[in-house]
Amino acid sequence: MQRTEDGQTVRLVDYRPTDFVLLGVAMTLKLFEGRAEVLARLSLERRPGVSANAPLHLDGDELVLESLVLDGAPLAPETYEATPDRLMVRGLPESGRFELAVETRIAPEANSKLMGLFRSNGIWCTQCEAEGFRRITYFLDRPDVLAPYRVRIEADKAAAPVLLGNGNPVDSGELADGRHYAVWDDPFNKPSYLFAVVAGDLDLLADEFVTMSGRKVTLGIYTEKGRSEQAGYAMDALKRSMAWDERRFGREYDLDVFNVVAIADFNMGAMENKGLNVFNHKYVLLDPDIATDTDYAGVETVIAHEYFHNWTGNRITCRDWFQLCLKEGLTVFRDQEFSADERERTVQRIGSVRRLKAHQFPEDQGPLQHPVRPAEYREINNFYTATVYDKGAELVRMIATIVGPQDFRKGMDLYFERHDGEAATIEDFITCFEDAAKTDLSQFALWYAQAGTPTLTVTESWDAKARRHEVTLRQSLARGTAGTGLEPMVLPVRFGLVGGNGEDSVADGQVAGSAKLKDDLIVLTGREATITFNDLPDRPYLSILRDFSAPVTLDHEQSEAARLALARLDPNLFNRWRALDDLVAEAMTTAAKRAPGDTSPALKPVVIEALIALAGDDGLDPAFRAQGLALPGESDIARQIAENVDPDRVHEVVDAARAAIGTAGHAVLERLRDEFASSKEFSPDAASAGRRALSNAALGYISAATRDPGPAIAQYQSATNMTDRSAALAILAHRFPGDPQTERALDDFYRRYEADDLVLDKWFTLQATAPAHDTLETVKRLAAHPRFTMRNPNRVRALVGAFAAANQVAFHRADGAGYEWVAEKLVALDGINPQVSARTATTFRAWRSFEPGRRAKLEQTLRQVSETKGLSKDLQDIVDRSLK
Ligand code: 0A1
Ligand code: ZN
Repeated sequence: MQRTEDGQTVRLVDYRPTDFVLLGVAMTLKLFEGRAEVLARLSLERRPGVSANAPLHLDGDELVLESLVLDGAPLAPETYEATPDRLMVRGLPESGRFELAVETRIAPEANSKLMGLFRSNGIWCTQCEAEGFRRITYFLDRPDVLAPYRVRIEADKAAAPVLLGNGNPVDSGELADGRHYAVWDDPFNKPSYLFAVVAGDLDLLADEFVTMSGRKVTLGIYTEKGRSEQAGYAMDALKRSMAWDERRFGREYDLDVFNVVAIADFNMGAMENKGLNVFNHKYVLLDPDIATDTDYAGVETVIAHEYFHNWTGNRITCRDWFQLCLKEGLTVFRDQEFSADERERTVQRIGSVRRLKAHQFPEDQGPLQHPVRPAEYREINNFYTATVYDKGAELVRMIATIVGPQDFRKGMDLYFERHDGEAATIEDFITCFEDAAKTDLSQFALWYAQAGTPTLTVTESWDAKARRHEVTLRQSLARGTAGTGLEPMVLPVRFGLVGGNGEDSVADGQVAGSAKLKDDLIVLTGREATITFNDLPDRPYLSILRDFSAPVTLDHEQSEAARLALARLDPNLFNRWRALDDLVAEAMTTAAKRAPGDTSPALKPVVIEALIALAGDDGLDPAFRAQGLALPGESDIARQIAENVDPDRVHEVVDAARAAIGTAGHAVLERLRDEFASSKEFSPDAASAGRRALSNAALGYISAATRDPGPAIAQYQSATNMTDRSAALAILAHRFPGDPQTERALDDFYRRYEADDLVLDKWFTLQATAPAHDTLETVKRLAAHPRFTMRNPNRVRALVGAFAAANQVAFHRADGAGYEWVAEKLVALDGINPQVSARTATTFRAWRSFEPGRRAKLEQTLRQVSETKGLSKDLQDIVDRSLK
């Protein structure tokens, strides 16, 4: 067992294999109204070398044992001990295979945690990652226990005409009393977290895919009744994902069927169960009237992500949960690459970096900090984090950068070849790239163990006489709450020396210090290195950390003139964007630090001109130009201020900057708004979405500058798709809160879409995120709305989650009333769904960075929550670590 004495903390160093080997699982699930009966027949064998009297320990969670049979004979009560969360069996055969038949009874209707077997709008559905299978039957519920499964599902035929399981369907038929059954066989060894069963009255969108070796795969997307037409784009994304994985990684699908089920109640985005992915229906159902371009992109990403898990996660899984990033970081990297190939690479990269900075950086710089591969946990559910996923993906990206594309592919091939069918570790993964590229990556492995965002400090010195440019790179890492090491890491730094003509100078550099230089890549391995470039025609503009080649905080003192030049000239588009983004973010950070009442503008006219010039440059992709117009968020600015943050002040600065840009850029923005406004025909492709994004960004600035809701009202009324309609409504709700026209538009939106839960979520969120102090009163009112429920995670996230995470002004109200309200909701929610309450609670983690008044109130609220009796392990863990 991996649990330590106190039963609390699980540690990586304590890993050891199970005493018993699982050889196969045969299950029968009988579903009834109000209960389910589960019979699991486990074929087991004592592992060679294990003591003959070692008992078998199985995990459980809220289970009721009905019967226990060993090789056909009921076990005497004195040979086992059963509690709701544990089953221990003594006296098992010393050698050879035996069968343990375990019968349990569970209550899916009462399962509001949405882990194990639960019901969502009448549909029976399972979620087993990470430790949900133990809520269905007693089991060796850990990822290194792999076996083939054969599962029989029985249910009332009218209630559940569709019965789905993992693998291939092998049998089905009628039973007495209007019941029926189906048998599913999954020949691939899998861990229990990939188990799934679905039963219900579902609609089907069917299709097929022919794999590269010519095998036909039947594809199905199952939805609630009447919604399968909204699954067309998801199906298209699925087929593109399957084709891409063949092209890019040589990975073919392996079963005869691939099914996706979309349900309304789900804790996360989706789940990669073998052959039977289960999705939050937010990531499946779309049509132009209900979904925005962002929703389309989200569906494409999540469909791809879950599909790619079939190889990175399922065929090769994780030895233990500490290795979670082995499947998640790698699969995020793969889905990012897919989107880059399918859409526009730079725009996608900007999106990923924004996300990393918005979610992972604050996590890595606060009390919830942990390494990409944590060394210990109390509750694994709390480690499905931006660090494991997004920083994990950055680590894979850095390996690819360091070894180069050919050796990266070779390393991936080796990984699939060596570890197919296994539960692997990060060491296994890294070794494949060491072998493929014949290189030593042991220092690189520190990235998995050392928490925190390293700072990369860059200084330059130009010698005009010698026409020589020196670039010095230094890295440093501060000790954070995780208390991990501070050794220098391997930093791949892409760069260019940009000339006044907008071309990179080709210059050989000499390296002094611990770094390697090859072409446009510096790999810094020590704390410091200096590269000297000789014989340059002129002083170059240094374009450093291109494409954000390492997840670091960049500290590069560069003149405003140089940055403005790079924003115009850099052949690396990502860095063109970043040059401006950095200028804007730094200016806003500086302004927000100034004394309250100091209203001098944050952005200089030259910076605004550069922004507008980029947005107005018809030679560039509209999606890229829209990214250029997207200002850093208020929480990004708050993170950069780092201490004594006053969210009201931050909001003022961002608001004023928006208006200033709108005023100065009026002519260009008006042109963009008209020129790129939607045509009647809606197409969800990336180019069309980019045009809509540009037009809507322009409308936002125009509205901010003119303080006239008219244009947004007009767009709201005439919109032919949800992207334009919700963009207009967001402008109204956020810039003109309380205006009667805004109120009318919000009411209209509600009436138009009240039947659709996904659009209703948008209605809740738009109101919850209005940056005004009295939004708190609005969210209190909305929490009492008949359509609000704590039982649907999407709805909770739409109201409580959005308010706490995306409303700096109202959540952080100086009187602390926002904190109190969220805390009260957290505790109530915790009794229903601990995973969702724990995640929502992470919005308190930055408490130390606020000005003293708010800091004290945040801390006090956290302490109150922490001291509440009977909290779930999930929520207790988050609040305790936040207070660390
Ligand atoms: N493996 C899934 C994420 C996931 C994790 C836990 C869950 O339990 C509620 C559900 C899904 C993924 O990466 O998509
Ligand atoms: Zn995943």
